[in-house]
Amino acid sequence: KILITGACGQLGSELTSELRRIHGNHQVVASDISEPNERLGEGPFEYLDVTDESSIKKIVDQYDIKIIYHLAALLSAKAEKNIYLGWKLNVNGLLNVLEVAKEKSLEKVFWPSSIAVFGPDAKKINTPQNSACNPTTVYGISKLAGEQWCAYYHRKFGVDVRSLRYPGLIGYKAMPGGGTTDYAVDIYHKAIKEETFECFLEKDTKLPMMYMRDAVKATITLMNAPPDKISIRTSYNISAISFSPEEIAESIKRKISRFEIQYKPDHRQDIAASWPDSIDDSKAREDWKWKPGYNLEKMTDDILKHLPEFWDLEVPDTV
Ligand code: VAH
Repeated sequence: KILITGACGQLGSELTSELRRIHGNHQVVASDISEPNERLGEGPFEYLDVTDESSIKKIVDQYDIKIIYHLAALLSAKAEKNIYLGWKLNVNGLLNVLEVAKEKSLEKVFWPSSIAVFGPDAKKINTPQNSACNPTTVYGISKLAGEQWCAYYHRKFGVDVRSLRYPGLIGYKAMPGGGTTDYAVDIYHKAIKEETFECFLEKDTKLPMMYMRDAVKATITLMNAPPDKISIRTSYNISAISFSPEEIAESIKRKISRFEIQYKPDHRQDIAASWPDSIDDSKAREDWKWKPGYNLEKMTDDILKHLPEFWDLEVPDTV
């Protein structure tokens, strides 16, 4: 069976529904520290605080878990506001999962890293896989440390843990979760509700992004790849799109002509400014044939089409 931690999050909720679609509802145990929302659909749910190793072991034994997708974490903006919890949850939580994977000889573990491991000294355009990583955020520091722990548990104990450095992930099935890139999630909700969108980043701040459907595809493709194809055991760069708030607003205006955006940069501008504009993901393309399916136009079309029905909202007449 499969266990997903952080299943109520933006990625967690979409990965849970896709893995249940593939394997069957009862093969996938969703877990989170928050209450399950009905969008998670049918299937087993457990309350789980990943900072308590014994609780993870209990669920692994109870459901005979063989694979863990460990997604529970504090995202960048939230971790800057609560630096000790950011470290404790993001790193101790991962260590607990790796320790359980080693003790119980689990088949595989997935763990998300992030482009947040890169700092202001990294090449801004097409940041390479082996770039220097000097993150300036707690979130980035925790992800960089986590990558090294994954490589250590693979090298020393043979744990088959695999990881992706996700760019900003944009989906419509969960509300923004405290990420710096989450302006690009919220913007669609405001556009559909025909509210003016206040953007907390400067209009020309380009960031590496990816539609959630591509992120789920990349995750499952990586997890299905034969182990000998995996040449990176810290975490793979992957990329799909790179856009600024101005560019995503333009892609929305082409569909909802009355959509308005205002720019009111806040503390999150400094976080975004420390990250790359775009990422070189050639290793992922070589090793396990990574290829994104959505560009900005296709993502905007798909989200504006599905978001209203998912959240039971009126569709603006211009969509
Ligand atoms: C965040 N969505 O903003 C996450 C992601 C690259 C950004 O790691 O914190």
